[in-house]
Amino acid sequence: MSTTQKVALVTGITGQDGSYLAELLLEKGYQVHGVKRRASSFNTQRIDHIYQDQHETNVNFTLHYGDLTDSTNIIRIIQEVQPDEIYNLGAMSHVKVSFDSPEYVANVDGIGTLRILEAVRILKLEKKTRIYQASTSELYGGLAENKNAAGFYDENSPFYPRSPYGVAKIYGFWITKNYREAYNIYACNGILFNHESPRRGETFVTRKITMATAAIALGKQDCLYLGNLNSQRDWGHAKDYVEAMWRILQQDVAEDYVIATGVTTYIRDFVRFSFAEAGIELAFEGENENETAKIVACNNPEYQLEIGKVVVRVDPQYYRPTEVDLLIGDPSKSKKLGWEPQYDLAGLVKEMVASDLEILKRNR
Ligand code: NAP
Ligand code: G4F
Repeated sequence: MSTTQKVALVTGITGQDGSYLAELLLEKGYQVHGVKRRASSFNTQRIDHIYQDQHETNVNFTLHYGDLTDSTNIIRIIQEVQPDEIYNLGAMSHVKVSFDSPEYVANVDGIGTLRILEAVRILKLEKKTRIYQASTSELYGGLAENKNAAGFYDENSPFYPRSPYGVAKIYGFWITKNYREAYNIYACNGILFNHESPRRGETFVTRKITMATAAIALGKQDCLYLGNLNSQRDWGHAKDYVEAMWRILQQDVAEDYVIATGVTTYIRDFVRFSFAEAGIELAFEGENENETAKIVACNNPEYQLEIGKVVVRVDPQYYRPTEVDLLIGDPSKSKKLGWEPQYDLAGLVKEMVASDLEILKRNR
C-alpha cells in the first residue's frame, strides 16, 4: 500500500449502490473495506466479481462481517480500518417492508447512522474521517405544497416522511447534520432520488417490471401484478449516483446535496417503456384496482405474443398504508460538484431490459 492511498469503508457493500461504489473507488485507487452481514446463504452476488479478483491481483478489497445494529462491532471495524472516508449505505431500504418491521428499520436506518458517527467520535477520528450518509427523497414524502416555486424538491424543501423507512431516515439525516455542526466532523447527506440498474433488488418496482417484461416476452410468465400505477418517480442510474456520492466527500466544505435528474415519470409509463424495449406495445384501460394493460402489437422476431392478451393487472396487496405520490428533485446544487449523469431514463430502461432478457435466455 502506498502512503497516499486512501482507505474507504462502505456499509451496505453487498447492495446495489455498494457494489457500484466499490468498483468506482477501486478504479480510483482506494483501498476498499466493506461490511457484510452474515447470512445463511450467499449474499455477495453483486460483488463476487471483485472479491474473486482479490485472489488474483486485487489486494485492495477486504470484507468484514458486521451489522449496523451492533455498536461494538462497528467501533472495532472502524478502529481496524482507520478509514479516510465512510460511506454509510447499509439499510433496510424497502419502503413497503418498513411498515412490517418498523422497529428494526428505526434501529438499522436511524440509530445505525448514530453508531457510525459515535464510533468516529469515540475513536477520535473526527479530523481524519469523512462520512457520507445515504439520505433519501423519501424524506419529502411527496407533499405537493412543499415543492419549491419551480415545482421541485430541493435542499431547502420541508420534510414530511410517509413511512417508517422515511421516519428512520430523517433521524439519520438530522443526526449527521448535528454531528457536523456539534463536532466539526466532515459528514454529509446525499439526498438521493430513486436510482436503479440491472443490479436493483428484484422487489423494487423498476426491476420487478423489467424482469416481468423479459419473462412474459419469453413465455415464462403470464401476467405482472403491480400496486399503485399512478405514483411518479424521478429515476436515475445507480452508476451515476455513486459518482455523486464520491464527489460529495471531495469538497472543501461539508454540505448536503440533492441528487436527481429533474424528470419524473409515472409507474404506468415505466411499464410501457419497458415492454416497448422488448418490442411489445401495451394499451392500458380501466382505473385503480380494475386497471389492466393488454398487448396491442408485438414486433420482436424472437417471440410472438397473442394480441389482446392482458399482461398487467393491479393487485391492491402492493398498495402502501401511506403513499408518496410524486417525487421530482432539483439537481441545481449538484452542478457545483461537477456532476453530470451519463444515463437518461431511456438508457436506463434499455440496459435493465437487455440484462433481464439475457439472464433469462442464459437460464433457458
Ligand atoms: P440495497 O440494495 O437494499 O442495499 C442495502 C444494503 O444494506 C445491503 O448491502 C444490505 O445487506 C445492507 N444492510 C441491510 N441491513 C443491514 C444491517 N442491519 N447492517 C448492515 N448492513 C445492512 O439498497 P441500495 O439501493 O443499494 O441503497 C443504498 C442506500 O441508499 C440505502 O441506505 C438506501 O436506503 C439509500 N437510498 C437508496 C435509494 C435508491 O433509489 N436506491 C435512494 C435514496 C437512498 P444484505 O445484502 O445482506 O441485505
Ligand atoms: O420501487 P419502489 O419500491 O421504490 P420507493 O418506494 O420509491 O423507494 C425507493 O426509492 C427511495 C428514494 O426515493 C429510497 F430511499 C428507497 O430505499 C427505495 O430505494 O416503489 C416506487 C413506487 C411506489 O410509489 C410504489 O407504491 O412504485 C409503486 N409500486 C407500484 N407497484 C410498486 C409496485 N412498488 C413496488 N416495490 N412493487 C410493486 O409491485
